[in-house]
Amino acid sequence: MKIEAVLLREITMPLVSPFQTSFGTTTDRRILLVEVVCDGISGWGECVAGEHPYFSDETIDTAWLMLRLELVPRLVREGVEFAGACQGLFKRIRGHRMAKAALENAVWDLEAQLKSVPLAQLLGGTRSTIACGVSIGIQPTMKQQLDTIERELIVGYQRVKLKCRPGWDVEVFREVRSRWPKIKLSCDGNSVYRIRDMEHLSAFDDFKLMMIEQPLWYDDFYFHSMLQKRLDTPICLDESIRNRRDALAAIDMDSCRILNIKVGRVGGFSEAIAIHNAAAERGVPVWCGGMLESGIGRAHNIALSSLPNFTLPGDVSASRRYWDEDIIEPEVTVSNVGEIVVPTTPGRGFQIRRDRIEKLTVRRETIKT
Ligand code: OSB
Ligand code: MG
Repeated sequence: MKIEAVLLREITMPLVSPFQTSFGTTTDRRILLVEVVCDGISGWGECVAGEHPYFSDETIDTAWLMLRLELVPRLVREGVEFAGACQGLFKRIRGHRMAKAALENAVWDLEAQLKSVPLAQLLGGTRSTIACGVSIGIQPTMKQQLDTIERELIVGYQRVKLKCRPGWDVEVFREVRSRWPKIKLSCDGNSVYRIRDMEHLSAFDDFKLMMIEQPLWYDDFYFHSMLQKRLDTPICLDESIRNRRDALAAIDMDSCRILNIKVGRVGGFSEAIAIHNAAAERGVPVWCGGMLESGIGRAHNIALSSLPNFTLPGDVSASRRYWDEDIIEPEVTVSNVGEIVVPTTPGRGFQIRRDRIEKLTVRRETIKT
């Protein structure tokens, strides 16, 4: 594949409602889109880095710089035979996984179109539908929290994940469980707890959660392993898992019993597939996480979720939960049994709405060969 040009764009999209986690509230998303052009065909990628380095150390601005100064020049200079070769090309550059993923995934998106195969199939996907859960942000009041959950259950989502923090955890789980004793329920601390909270966290066992996601430090395995010894509830790691080696270490140390795979967090589809395979070989289930993506990232998450070991409902949900109007056509929809159909048409299976992207663009840059 001879990449002729790479276009970087920043678009701004307001969320339908603010999303609050233990690390902050997001009202508008600033999203970096990457377009790679070859033989008149465009592959698209989305960078999931946030505006601030609160979830990971990358931001949209560091990703933009890394793409412009290091990653894109390397790709247009060297070229790649296939998308899976991007990882080798980017190896010298340490970190910056979300920037790498945006570019690598655009090349996968391009390759699927050039070969006229569905992206899901190119990645090794086998499922025709994927199971969907929702991630629900911290709400201003208990009533709003319960109303939001009720609304999503009526829509049909298979699992509810609640963002939590000290003062907004067991009290919420108690209310939710008394109203819905049987639903698949989980929580996500986004690294807000400390090892001194061990007693408090072991009380979470009373609520039969499917898992507790990333309770402790964003870069930790050791203390999660100590904590897992004291919990019946499985720990699921998100922030801590950067690559396949991290996944192996975490599984081996019993730091977690479930993995959240986010393609941006791990540096692209190649590494995501490697983690998926390593977990499958060790009998550890995985699910696909979300980063409040636009339709492009969402389409990519759907393709990834079609791999066989994505056995638990993911955080990949309908476009309308996030956006009044998405940048793809059709928008992502979820059935009344909480499933998304994996496209079987060539490429990502959702058309790009260029007119809409154009209107939302606040910054652009083109890098040519
Ligand atoms: O920890 O999974 C997370 C959103 C932004 C940053 C981190 C996380 C999340 C979510 C939302 O939970 C998942 C989604 O619906 O996109
Ligand atoms: Mg998480």
